[in-house]
Amino acid sequence: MTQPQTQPETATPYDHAQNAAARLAELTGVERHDVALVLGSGWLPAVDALGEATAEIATTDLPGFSAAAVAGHSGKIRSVKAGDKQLLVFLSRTHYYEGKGVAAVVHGVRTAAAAGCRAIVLTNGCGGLKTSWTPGTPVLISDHINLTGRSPIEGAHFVDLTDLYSSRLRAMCREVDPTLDEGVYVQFPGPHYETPAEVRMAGIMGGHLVGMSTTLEAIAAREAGMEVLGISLVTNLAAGISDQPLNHEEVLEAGRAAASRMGELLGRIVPRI
Ligand code: 8IG
Repeated sequence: MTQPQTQPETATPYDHAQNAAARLAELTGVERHDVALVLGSGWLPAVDALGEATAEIATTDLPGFSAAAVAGHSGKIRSVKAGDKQLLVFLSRTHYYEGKGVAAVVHGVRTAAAAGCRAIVLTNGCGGLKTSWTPGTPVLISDHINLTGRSPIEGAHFVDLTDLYSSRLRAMCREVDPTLDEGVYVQFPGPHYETPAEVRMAGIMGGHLVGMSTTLEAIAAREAGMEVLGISLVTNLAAGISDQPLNHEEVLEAGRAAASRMGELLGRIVPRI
């Protein structure tokens, strides 16, 4: 047994991530991981297509993680062998709307970076502004608008976000599936869905997708030097785009229905990252 790590008062979020990565290596028996994936609403059923899990742990087994709060997000982390790559798959995320703070939202991303990951695939379920995106349509995130008004970075560290969502990885995805569309993801704080007026605003601002995650994680990943691929699963048309009210169960159902396509997509993309 190793002794629990104690931290001095001055421990930073990066120190906590180092501790979590060290414990992750012990529990999974994998010294370094290569690519991280975060599975959002609707993506969980795709996990088995990634490859064989060599270990599965609860996020709460690692320092700095708290229990998952949302139906459809189970608090597990899998280590998956996929060809010559070792994947670190988060089956849940901490959302900004949980009120645990921005550092808690990006702790998984920083842990993945500390575990050796050079690239991260951030997936989510979201609302779409284009009526051609029927529920179950995957869309590559080309850029984002962060309406949380927050940053995961503290202090005078001016991180360049010009190519935040790697154009190289997006091009690679379109080689795998030329039908993949792209869009600008707008993160609202949530947990309520947008009003129709807010969805119109998002469109006027240049957005095409609305959701409650991903942007803070992407910023933290870029800060850590990781290459970022973002893929949204449009599970519903955004409020006011269709005349149907939004319903979390329907969101989960759209994910289940799209699961085999998302599994195939991730299974073909990830080995090429
Ligand atoms: I799934 O329409 C899902 N998540 N903000 N709006 C926001 N988040 C979402 C939506 C949506 N659908």
